[in-house]
Amino acid sequence: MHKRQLDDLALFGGKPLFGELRHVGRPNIGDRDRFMQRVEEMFDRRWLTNNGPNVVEFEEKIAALTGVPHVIAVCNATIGLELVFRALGLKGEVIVPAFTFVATAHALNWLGIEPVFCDIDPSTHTIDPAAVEKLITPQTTAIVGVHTWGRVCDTEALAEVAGRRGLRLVYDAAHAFACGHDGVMVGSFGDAEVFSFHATKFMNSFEGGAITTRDPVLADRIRRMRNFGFSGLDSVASAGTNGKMTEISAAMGITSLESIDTFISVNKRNYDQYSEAVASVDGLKLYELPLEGLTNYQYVVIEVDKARTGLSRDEITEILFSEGVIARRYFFPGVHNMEPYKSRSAGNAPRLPITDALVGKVLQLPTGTAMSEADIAATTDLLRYIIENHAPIADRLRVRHMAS
Ligand code: T4K
Repeated sequence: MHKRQLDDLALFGGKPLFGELRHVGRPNIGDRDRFMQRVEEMFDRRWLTNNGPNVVEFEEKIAALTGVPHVIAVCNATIGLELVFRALGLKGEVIVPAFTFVATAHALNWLGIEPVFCDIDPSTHTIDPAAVEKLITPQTTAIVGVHTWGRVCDTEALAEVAGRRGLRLVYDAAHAFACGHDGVMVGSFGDAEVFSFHATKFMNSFEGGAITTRDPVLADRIRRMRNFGFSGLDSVASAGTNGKMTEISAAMGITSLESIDTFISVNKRNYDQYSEAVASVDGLKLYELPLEGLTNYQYVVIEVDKARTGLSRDEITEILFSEGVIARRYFFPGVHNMEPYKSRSAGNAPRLPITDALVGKVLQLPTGTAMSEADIAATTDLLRYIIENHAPIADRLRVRHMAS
């Protein structure tokens, strides 16, 4: 349904574009019959969790796909990050981007480690190695990079800084399963990497994650810590937690893996369609993924240049919401502006000009197998209509906001 006049917009009384909401992060679901069969087999075995056969198979399949020898499946990526940080013995300060999901910093904070927020590169949205260097103090024990939107961090520069300054290097690879750079798959960079298989990720296990490392000693320690520190039936060798993945999650993970090529090709088709449509809308810029890299295309990210669109990112978001397009503002307002970090740094806020500018203009649009080509065409037509008619829309929004 095309919008032809302002009154067609749902915000001003028209019928919403979508009756059923279109979300960022609508789960991709693989072969349901195969999943149900795995669940039946699981019940027959009466083995529901604690390193069962599905978890072992899932780990083996991730190892084969990433080329990393040690894979430890976990209940979610947040616990995965905590396990890695604890197993590496991190303490003091750890440098981390503020442009990330809050879990990256919370995993440090939960262990009593101070996240020190670093700025990013404006074109890649990943941590800026030059900015990292300036934040290193005698208390720094590690750097945590985030492969934001599946874009591999500048791993060479980060490895160089970490090596020279004697720091550990960990990657939050929550967005970057099946991504790679220069022929190397994500999973093998740094001391360890952590994937997320949360329902909203392009490849899911309901909740879940996986830690990958090339270090056998670290892998053993993490495996033990995932299971309360148990090293045998009644022997506990270290502190630990419960980070285990359940069998039903692993069944979903394996089933998702079997459809991974379809998920990626649908995401790529969506990305290309958005890319072509957005290119002709003044003031919108699609975040470009590297052509030479291997990626999963799971996020469609645009930047809004208000000087050209005439409407702010938040005004555009408000209109999209009313039309049933639940676009997201990840990672607004930046982790440094969330609690407990904001209050802690009161009066001494970190200087993060690139992050601060980006959180005000970035927007993620719905993609994945739940979005049809017609849905994307309708969404981009709507964006074009909004921006072409920004002046009268802005007037109406002003009146509306004054009245409320
Ligand atoms: N590091 C990074 C860089 C991350 O992005 C994340 C998670 C993590 C670490 C931690 O990973 P995990 O511990 O979660 O494994 C969502 C996800 O919950 C979160 O996993 C993800 N990043 C983040 C970027 O997005 P929310 O709170 O914004 O959205 P949520 O989960 O409510 O769902 C988003 C939309 O998806 C909703 O509008 C509805 C839709 N949805 C969601 C679920 C769960 C569905 O349609 N079906 C569903 O089953 O965090």
